[in-house]
Amino acid sequence: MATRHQHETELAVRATQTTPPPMWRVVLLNDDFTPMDFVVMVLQTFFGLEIERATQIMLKVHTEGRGICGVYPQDVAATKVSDVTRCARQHQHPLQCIMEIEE
Ligand code: NFA
Repeated sequence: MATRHQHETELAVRATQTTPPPMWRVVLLNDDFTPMDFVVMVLQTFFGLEIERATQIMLKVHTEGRGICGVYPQDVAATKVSDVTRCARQHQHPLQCIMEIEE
């Protein structure tokens, strides 16, 4: 005879096995100083994009102020934000990379 606790545990396990994790957008913000070529390199290196797609996204950020690089689980998104920010600062660029939860 299963206890109430065992039923609740079973429901919790089922929920974690069937509910997709919340997803997070990784977003680049425009600035006046970071070179376009550096932004394209970042998009290729950290987001696995071909040069054509990386250039499209860079130009969207440049003209519209922001652009989505990719959508990931929280831990993956946070690592990308850290890696991009570290790389930009190492090259003394002010490039801003943020993450925001998908609605
Ligand atoms: N606006 C930057 C420039 O004119 C280019 C840039 C694009 C910066 C995308 C940051 C993000 N050099």
